Amino acid sequence: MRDDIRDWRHVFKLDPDKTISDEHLELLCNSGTDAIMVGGSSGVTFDNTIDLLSRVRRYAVPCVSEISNLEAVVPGFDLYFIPVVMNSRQGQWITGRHREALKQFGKMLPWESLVPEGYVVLNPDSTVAKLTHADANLGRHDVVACANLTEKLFRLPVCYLEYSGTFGDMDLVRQVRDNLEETQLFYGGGINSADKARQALAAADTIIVGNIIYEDIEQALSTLVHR
Ligand code: 1GP
Repeated sequence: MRDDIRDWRHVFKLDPDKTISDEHLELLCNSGTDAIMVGGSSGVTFDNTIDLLSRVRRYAVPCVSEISNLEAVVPGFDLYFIPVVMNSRQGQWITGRHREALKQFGKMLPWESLVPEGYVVLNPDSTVAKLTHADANLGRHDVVACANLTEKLFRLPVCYLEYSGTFGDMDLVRQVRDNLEETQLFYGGGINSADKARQALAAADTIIVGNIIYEDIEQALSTLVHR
């Protein structure tokens, strides 16, 4: 399964702290998206995560977890994405919480199912930027340097440019991707139409669609432009 992510172009990200109807969930899971990612910045618990996982499991689509807190580690996902926030000012978001997880879960961890992501948080007003104390007002050279940290120094398989809540600078996203050799570039933030999905797909390897799912399901489904 870890190798499959190379082929992913489109992912829907579901927030366990938000409500989604069975009907909308079915539309998303049968949409042709490459995966459903479950995760969020606040209010994510064991109970609401396992509830969403079991609902998504009615469908054939891969279902992966993006872990943001230790209480929400639930067994049974296909993969576990582990954010390492490259532009956090606090060590807990880079290695601190990760060390705690290794201490708590130790030998139980399914190493082959873990996918570390070098997160670069770029919308200073987003919940994730505030939560992780990210230095989100970065210039172009700093963003490229964060991507280089991810690929060249830490050798992580995924770099995630996270503009959560706002549509980012696609020229910069493209520049980052062109600079990467092995590491796969995820882009997320403000994709709420087919046009923006096209722009983001032209700039990144994989696009992540979040908020619009809860605002306008038809618009969310319209982001599947790559097929
Ligand atoms: C959030 O990158 C994802 O983690 C998607 O962003 O919610 O703005 O679509 P949006």
